[in-house]
Amino acid sequence: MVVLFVDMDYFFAACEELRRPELKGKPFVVGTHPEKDKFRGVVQTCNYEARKYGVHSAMSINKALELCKDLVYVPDDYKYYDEMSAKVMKLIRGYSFPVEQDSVDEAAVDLGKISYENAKRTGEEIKRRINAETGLPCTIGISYGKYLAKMVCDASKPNGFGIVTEKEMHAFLDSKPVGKLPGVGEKTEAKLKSIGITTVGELAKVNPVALIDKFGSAGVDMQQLAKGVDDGKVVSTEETLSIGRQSTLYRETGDIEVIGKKLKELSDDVAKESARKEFMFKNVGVMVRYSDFTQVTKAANMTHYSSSSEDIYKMAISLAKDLINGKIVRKVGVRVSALLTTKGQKALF
Ligand code: TTP
Ligand code: MG
Ligand code: MG
Repeated sequence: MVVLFVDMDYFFAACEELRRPELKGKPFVVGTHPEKDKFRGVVQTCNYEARKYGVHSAMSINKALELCKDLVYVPDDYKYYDEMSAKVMKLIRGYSFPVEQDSVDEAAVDLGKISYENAKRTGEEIKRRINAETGLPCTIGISYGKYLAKMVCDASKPNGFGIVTEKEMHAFLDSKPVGKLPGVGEKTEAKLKSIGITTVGELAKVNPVALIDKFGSAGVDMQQLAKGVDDGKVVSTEETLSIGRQSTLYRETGDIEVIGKKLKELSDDVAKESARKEFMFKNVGVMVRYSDFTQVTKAANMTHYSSSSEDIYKMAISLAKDLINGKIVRKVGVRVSALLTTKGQKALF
């Protein structure tokens, strides 16, 4: 299997640069809109000029200004970024490989059993087309598994293209800090450090018993990846016989209020889409993707067929509460199935 991973470069900031070319070359951040957000002034992202000063995502705007006094502040506009994201995803899906959208600006594509040479050709074309047709820069990583392809992509940023094959993987991985492994956040990184592990190579070699003690079975998975064993499947995020919407949270969170808001939006969208397609539905499902990329779904039947957004939301929030249960979430989805057409004998397709 060959997997191609795309991640847009400095995505929100690149979108802003596209419509405001005067920003080019100046250090700037895209920040939370102060009127909209009580947690005022957080950096969502910044261009690479600002990164040179040490500015990064999730930093307070004040801190960013301390680091770079000429920093320009641009308020966010999610609606616009979602539109640009949809353009990119549509282009990628146009190749009819299975596509898993992992966040607003990234996707994994299962190229199947093809040679690295052909994968390179396809990847270069996708990169060129994203750039030409959306005006946005991106980076592509190619490898033999989803997580490794993501790592190759990260390591090739910005405006890059990287391929790491089975043979090259150890050289690629061994000296990397463990924090570069997908799913290894600051907490895990600190825990690993406490048992003397800072690099991926060290993680690959340590006695697994020590990892199981600290992390349970997740420790085994982490070590497998460190050894270059990646069985992460690309789970195609297209659905049939159901109507669904998924959306990435702009910040990972465990806050049910924030997640609930997103579920409300998604429920509204799903209700609109089923009205447009003239369906009623009886089954409501939710999908939750945790910060470590694992994904769970839960669905339940209502007592009646419905077409109401409120019904979807009520069911979705109750299902989501069970799944979230204090965990940190990256992405959520809402889906209705058990569809009943409200228009004669219309077929489902
Ligand atoms: P990333 O892909 O993590 O970052 P990026 O695209 O800005 O930069 P690069 O990939 O070149 O390193 O995130 C995608 C978008 O998600 C980002 O442009 C803004 C948003 N985001 C937040 O709002 N808060 C955050 O803490 C992060 C990391 C991203
Ligand atoms: Mg990005
Ligand atoms: Mg990203």
